[in-house]
Amino acid sequence: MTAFPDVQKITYEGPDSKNPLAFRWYDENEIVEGLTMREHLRFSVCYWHTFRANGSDPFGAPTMLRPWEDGTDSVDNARQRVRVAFEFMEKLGAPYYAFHDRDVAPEGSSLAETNRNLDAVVEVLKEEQQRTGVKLLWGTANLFSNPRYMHGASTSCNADAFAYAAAQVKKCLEVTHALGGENYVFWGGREGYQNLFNTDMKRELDHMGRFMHMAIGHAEKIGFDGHFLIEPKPKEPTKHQYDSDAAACINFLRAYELTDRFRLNIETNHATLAGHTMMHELDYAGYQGLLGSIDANTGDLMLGWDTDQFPTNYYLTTEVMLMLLKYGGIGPGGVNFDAKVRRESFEPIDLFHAHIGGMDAFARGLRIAAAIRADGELSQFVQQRYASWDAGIGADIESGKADFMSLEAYMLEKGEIDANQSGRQEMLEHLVNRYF
Ligand code: XUL
Ligand code: CO
Repeated sequence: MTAFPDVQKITYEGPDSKNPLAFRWYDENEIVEGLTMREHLRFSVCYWHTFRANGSDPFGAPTMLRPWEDGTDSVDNARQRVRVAFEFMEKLGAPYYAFHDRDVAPEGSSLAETNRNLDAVVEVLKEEQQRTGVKLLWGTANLFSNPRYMHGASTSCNADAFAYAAAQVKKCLEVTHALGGENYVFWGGREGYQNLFNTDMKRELDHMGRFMHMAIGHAEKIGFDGHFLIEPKPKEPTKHQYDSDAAACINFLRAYELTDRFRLNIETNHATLAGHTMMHELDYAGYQGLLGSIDANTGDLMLGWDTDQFPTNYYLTTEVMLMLLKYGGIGPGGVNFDAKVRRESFEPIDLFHAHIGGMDAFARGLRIAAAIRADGELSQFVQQRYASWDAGIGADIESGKADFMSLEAYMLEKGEIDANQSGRQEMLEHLVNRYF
């Protein structure tokens, strides 16, 4: 049985190709800065949007009636769906995928039954991983859909919700490990607040810190040594998510002494909602050595919610790739397409168009970023801009030799600072355009 009979393996045909089911820029074996594009980009297909989204929205019923779905939420249907997912990923040539526990298998009427359902589907995931060579980038637990998590999971006012979430993450971590998952993600779900009048913020965050330490403890017990990743997002579903942006997440990790095992999974549309650029979030996490992985998508700047669209803008992907190359690559994380086709793009073939466009946009961004770096004009400008720190008083400050006393003496003697130089923003923006 094939779910995509009209689609062959997607191949690289080069920039002049007019075939929509081919790559123009993503040549997986081409070497860029010493690695293949496949190794640089580590593309991942997300299970939830690509195989579970059905196009429904608050105003209307599903539009995506997939021919491989039997209309039930049964384990059999879930196992069949896994075969379809792997046919898709194999034809696309994506080396990784990512899932939530509840995307791949249905919740049962008890925790024990839910765990059995998950095991039954994981059996097929394992088989299909072996058959195709597609690997698991990360797993995560859905701690937000079920009404039991209405007040949050690890930050719930209800201690039982914390306990249930712990049991769920324990199982999901074990399954992720059994499937060779390279990372494990925590996106905050409902960890946040709607109103501070009913919220004990300190208590909630202390609980979240304790939860993360329990996760580390269990990882050690079962031998999972991949990274844990926290995914910043400022709002939606709560009014304020505790993991609101990279800075808030890093402060949380530092406050609860979690930086040894944790990194960040930065998502483009979440950065936008936080009032930052993706480049800012990547630079901020990267310079602190805490950049772990990315969720690749884009928002709509006219809308204030999480639209999770596929990224196609070369300027965006170039900025992202400049940051990933600057910080030594994204592995063992990857570029996970946390993106969904629009409600109106309801045919299965649209899943291919969306991913091919996203992969090609990143491949083009990688090529442009590498060219910018090879020419070195931009980095030379930045280096020159900070030259006053390379010797003299700047070097004394950086090395810790100077203090307020010595700096006062220095300025009293010198009288005025050396003349400032132009930041040349417009020249540099124009320079970057040369590479497109
Ligand atoms: C929600 C979101 C999630 C996480 C995984 O906005 O991005 O899909 O990536 O829970
Ligand atoms: Co995400």
